[in-house]
Amino acid sequence: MTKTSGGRGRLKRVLIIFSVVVGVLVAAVGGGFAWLWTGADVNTVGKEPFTNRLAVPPLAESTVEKDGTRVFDLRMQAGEKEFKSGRKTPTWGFNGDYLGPTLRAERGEKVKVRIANGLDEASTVHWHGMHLPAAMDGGPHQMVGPGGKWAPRWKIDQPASTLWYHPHPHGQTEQHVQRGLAGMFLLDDEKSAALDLPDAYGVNDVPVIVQDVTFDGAKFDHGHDFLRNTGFLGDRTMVNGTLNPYQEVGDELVRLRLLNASTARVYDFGFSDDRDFALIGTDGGLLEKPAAMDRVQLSPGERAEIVVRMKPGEKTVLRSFPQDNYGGAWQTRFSGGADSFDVLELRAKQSLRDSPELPVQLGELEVPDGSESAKERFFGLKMSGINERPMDMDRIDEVVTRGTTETWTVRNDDGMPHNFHVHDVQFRVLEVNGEQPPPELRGAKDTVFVPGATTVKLAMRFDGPADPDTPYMYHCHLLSHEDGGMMGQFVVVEKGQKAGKPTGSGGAHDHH
Ligand SMILES: [Cu+2]
Repeated sequence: MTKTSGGRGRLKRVLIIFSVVVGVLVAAVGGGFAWLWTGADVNTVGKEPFTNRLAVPPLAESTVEKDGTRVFDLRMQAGEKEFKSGRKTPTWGFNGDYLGPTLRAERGEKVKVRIANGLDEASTVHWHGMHLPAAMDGGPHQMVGPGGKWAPRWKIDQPASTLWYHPHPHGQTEQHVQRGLAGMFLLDDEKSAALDLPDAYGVNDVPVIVQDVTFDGAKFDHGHDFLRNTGFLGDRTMVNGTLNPYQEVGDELVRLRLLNASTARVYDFGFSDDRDFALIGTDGGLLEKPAAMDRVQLSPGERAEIVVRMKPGEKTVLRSFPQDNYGGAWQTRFSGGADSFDVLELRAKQSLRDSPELPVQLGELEVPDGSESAKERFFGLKMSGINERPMDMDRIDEVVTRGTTETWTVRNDDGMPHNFHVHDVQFRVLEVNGEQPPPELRGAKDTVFVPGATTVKLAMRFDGPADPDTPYMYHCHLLSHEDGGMMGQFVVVEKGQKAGKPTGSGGAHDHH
């Protein structure tokens, strides 16, 4: 009896201890979850003292060869920059300590860029949004070794637009871009030059390269936080490498060329007072007509040109607002969708120069409408790979016939945000989930946001030269996803021609 009652007592004690342990665990998990959840959003609204004048990347110098080729020089180099005064951050840059100069060329011009790699690692320089031969594209097959050189050349054959350049070494793109390798490449053409648009570079036509960043003392902290499978999400933003930036405005109308050069973060740009602005251009150039908007969403790699009207003496802040289209509360929270940032303050002078009204008609879209599509392809986006296949440098995934139009359907069932970028072409977004796309997706695009549970349908035309041995890339532009294998390769061939074998795979090849 004593034994039994003693056994019961012990059982009771065990049960009590067990339930206490379970209770503590539940509380810990719940508390931990609540802590993670509430700690997951970042908000810098109202917390940015706009104390630093916005740096404007210099226009790259160039020379013109006898045959008319415009020649630029870009050198990748290591350095350090004082983002915060007195604190030297180790950085990489083109021709300088961080980011690179703005290259500028006209439609019809031949260009050559002499790349020198002054780093102790191999890298590449990719011309994002540029229509050019595959061997000049600067993808992972055009590696430039440490101390190496590469001089791609091509003819500009596309409308005026805001493009950019950045490294594309397979598996290391996130790191190389985060350290500071990125710059703008602006294209001009006769039609756009004839339009009454603000076009004084750095004055009323301002490059706005937005990156999110986290500092650990003087150094960058590029760590991915727990549960952030989107990639790196910084705790503040900078523009053109300037923290807490302001831009003085001396004209009634100011044009901002917005580039999301962040590695994983999606922004929904608008202004602190919710004022309207005119969207005039997307990735691949000017829209047909300006569109009045109060928000424009940009995922990594995307661009938008907007024109904002200012009144004398007033201030407004370019802000990124919370977003609700990430495909679920969890993903919204942990992929940065709940975050807000004060990005750039615009300060109007007491007296402003008059600006002409915006033209009613802007550009002509040169992207196909899908009616002549010769082929349809499907791309399923998953973290583990596109169409269930992780990137393989030696495998050609798709073979495209030169001179044809295709329709590409891209679907994200992955439960986390992705986007989709195609090299060499600009495309038209025909549909988003079966419906007409919003205004910011109605122009020429080379990158499109594809959040969870979303299908986009794209039409593109492949006009470039055939090269069965040198692939172009298509990939998620959330850079850690791309590095992790969310990338595939296509070649453009003549009708009836077969794909060859990729050359220059990996390694540090020099192309002189
Ligand atoms: Cu992705």
